[in-house]
Amino acid sequence: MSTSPSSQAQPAGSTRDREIVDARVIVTCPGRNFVTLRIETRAGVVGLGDATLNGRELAVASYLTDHVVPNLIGRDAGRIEDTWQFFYRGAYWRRGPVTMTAIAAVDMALWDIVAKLAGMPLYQLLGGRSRDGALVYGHASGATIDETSEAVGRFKEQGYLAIRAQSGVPGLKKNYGVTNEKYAYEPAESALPAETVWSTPSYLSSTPRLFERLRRDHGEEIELLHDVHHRLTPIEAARLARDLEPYRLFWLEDPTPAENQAAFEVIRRHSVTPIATGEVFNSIWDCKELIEKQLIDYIRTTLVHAGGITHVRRIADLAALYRVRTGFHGATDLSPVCMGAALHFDTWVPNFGIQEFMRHSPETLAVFPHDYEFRAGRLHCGESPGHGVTIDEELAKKYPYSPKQLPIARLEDGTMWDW
Ligand code: CS2
Ligand code: MG
Repeated sequence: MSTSPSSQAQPAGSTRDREIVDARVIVTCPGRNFVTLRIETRAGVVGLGDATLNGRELAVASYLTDHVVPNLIGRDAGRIEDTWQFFYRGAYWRRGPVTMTAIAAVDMALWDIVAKLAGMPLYQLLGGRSRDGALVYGHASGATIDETSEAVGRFKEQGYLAIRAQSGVPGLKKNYGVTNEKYAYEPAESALPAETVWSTPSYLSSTPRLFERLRRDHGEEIELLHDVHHRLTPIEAARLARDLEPYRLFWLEDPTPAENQAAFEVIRRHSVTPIATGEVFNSIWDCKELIEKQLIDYIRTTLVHAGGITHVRRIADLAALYRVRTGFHGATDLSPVCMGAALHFDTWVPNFGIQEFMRHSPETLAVFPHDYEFRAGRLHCGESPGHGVTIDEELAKKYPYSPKQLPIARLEDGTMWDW
């Protein structure tokens, strides 16, 4: 007997079960600020989404509380795509990091809810496993080349197969990516931006020496990565990419600011060093030309800043057409909620490349219980329904928001530059 569509099994839970009855924003600061959106359905199913935008956390918290939450109550949590379109097209003022981070939080929470209603880990809802475990890279740094090489050695001992290396630049007091903190580098240290001084010539001459030393000390097998962090002009980036070719980097990241996507053609013209960019992007439009012209090899745009799973899945699918792979941003200013959801995405996505893994502090991890784990150079998501991350709201209350902003950089003559 044929069964009409209406009599076929309903999506997980009834429409009434899926009705959103509560949504609230949780701001907590266990060592650094995080913003989390908690959505609950009539059936008592709770979903979490990361809404953290480093240095602009309260802007997103307000966007959610004042403009998103009132529109969520009464909606069907199962209508993920329609909700995404509602908050994207309905905002009128579309795109931008604050808007897309707020939409991302809603989207992550709804995928979490629907996977829980379906009783399956999120990767299964996306299409199932494409791999066992996501290759990750850790962050090694040092004030000098000697210290950085020692740090790389420590990460190798911990079982990392891929390691990002950042070193102090001769003549500079402080520059991006170098920390002597026990845990991951946390640059948002002060309520107002700390000022740092930048020197490109010194950086351009010392960085190839860093990687020559790392290859000499640690051999050819370990994957080495480096983050330029937007600080070079296109031709300077092309020179560095060419000078690093003998050291076979896994990727050179953010070589030049990417507002002008065509600028990456200059780099491509001079070097075969693989290029990664995209952590500051918030929509497919920021990277469409870079991908279609194959000016990059890895796209770093991640769930929390680009509209969540629903939108980043579109970016990943476009990238797959051009053999561009994912390489999600995974700094400590993206919460464990984002890491959990990202690992499920990494487990499914066919054109996976690598996942950044800056370890959160123990106090952060205590606020965000999770089921992912690091084994033999890879992160493994759990099998529990949803994305596998929760929040201890009582503990979160013990860490009130603390105003922090990211540093800025100026050239030695005072010119404002890219940090
Ligand atoms: C960096 C980030 O991890 C990276 O690749 O670019 O740590 C970035 O500096 C921070 O996420 C900024 O908040
Ligand atoms: Mg980066």
